[in-house]
Amino acid sequence: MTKTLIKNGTVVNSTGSGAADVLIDGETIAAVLAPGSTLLGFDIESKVDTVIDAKGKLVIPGGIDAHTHFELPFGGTEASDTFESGTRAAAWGGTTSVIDFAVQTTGTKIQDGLAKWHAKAAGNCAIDYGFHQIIGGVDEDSLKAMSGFVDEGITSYKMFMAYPGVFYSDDGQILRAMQKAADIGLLTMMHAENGPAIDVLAAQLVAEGKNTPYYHGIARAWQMEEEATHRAIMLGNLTGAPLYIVHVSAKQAVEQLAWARDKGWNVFGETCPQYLYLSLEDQLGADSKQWGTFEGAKWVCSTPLRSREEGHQDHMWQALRTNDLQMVSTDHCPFCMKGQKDLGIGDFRKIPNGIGSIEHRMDLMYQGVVTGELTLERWVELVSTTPARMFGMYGRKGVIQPGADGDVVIYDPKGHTSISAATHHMNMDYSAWEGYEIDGHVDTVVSRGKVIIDDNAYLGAKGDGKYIKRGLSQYLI
Ligand code: DUC
Ligand code: ZN
Ligand code: ZN
Repeated sequence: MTKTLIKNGTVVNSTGSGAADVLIDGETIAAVLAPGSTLLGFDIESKVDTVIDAKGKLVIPGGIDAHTHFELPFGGTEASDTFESGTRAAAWGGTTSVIDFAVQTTGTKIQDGLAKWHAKAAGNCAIDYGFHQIIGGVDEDSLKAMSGFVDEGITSYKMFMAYPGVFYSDDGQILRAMQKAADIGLLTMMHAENGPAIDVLAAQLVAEGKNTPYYHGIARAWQMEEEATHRAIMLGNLTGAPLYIVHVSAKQAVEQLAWARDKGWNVFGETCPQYLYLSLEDQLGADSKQWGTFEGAKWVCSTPLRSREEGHQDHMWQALRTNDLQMVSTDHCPFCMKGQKDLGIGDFRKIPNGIGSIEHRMDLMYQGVVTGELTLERWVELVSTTPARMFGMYGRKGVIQPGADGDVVIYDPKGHTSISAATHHMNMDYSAWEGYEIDGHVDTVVSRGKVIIDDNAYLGAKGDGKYIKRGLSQYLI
């Protein structure tokens, strides 16, 4: 078994940081030691296969992206990253575990959807992976299938208050699923937007000739997100089901989360880098008289980008500091402009919804440390430790401690990262972050003891990543 010593670095866990050496034996962290220590009198360096000098670098637990959609059939096409390309891009960016969404669409069987997802991922992933289950319509069959989730290592599932006819569940269906979830301990994840009302608004806009990508964000108004978030919270409270709102972008939705959390309810939320950095005004570009060009399709995702003038982005950063939002995922759902996003030329409703950011989440969130929005420990908490706790992997993932998986990133705080479609590893013909020049750099990535990224080279192989059977949430109040 390979033994690796990472020496001279600053180990950062969510609970604190300090100078320490990390010894990885096989796939597992064996010891976290005072710098230069011996072990039972042995000189450690002479006993290991690999020594990595992390002087001046941060040694952090591998990132966990708890919201990805590889190969998702959506909007008449399929998300352009496969499990192979998407997990490799994740590794480049310092993410060592992902949780993807197995899909049941309305009218299909959950077990078939899950089997399909296992078949897509098995033997193809660069890093470890788990699944949430999308339930695209609650009926007797799906309620029965939920009973088997925990044994499958799937302890969270997602429902949609949006996308009628595709993934949508009405309030009665949501109530029934939540009753079942409360019974067996599942975490309910909710896409909280009022889909039926959005569909009416979108049709009205298109009928008025307002059909450019910009109007995607106008149809999906913040009121639609706030209202659905409140409704989900109340249904969760009524049934006793813990609730996690995905891809929160409206400050009013955060206020709903804070209101519920102040009451001591098990209500949580994630945001994504796009809602911290990008805005509806950016999407409109300089062409405001023409309602924006089709270029804006690059940033069509749901929930949508919000107005910077209204202060949503600042509010997201604040909520990450105050723990009104607990973590940051990507909602990685990439589509190329050519042949995919362009399906919506002339009608924004036909643009496949999604942005790809899996490769840049760790770096983009590190900018919060650079600007003073976040401490180093809070950065690690948001991108690794809380995702592990929220989704039942903590101890094994999300922390540098003896017994944890050897998932470690060596991060250079003095390094530099340029983001461009010309250099990224995601299967996308554009970057939502084109031209970003940012501080910090992922130097080395170790995944269960194997060095898979080092010195700007990928050293892993498809199939390195294994399925993670997750436990129940470890974050509940
Ligand atoms: N939002 C997206 O942007 N893409 C996939 C599904 C979703 O809810
Ligand atoms: Zn969603
Ligand atoms: Zn999603």
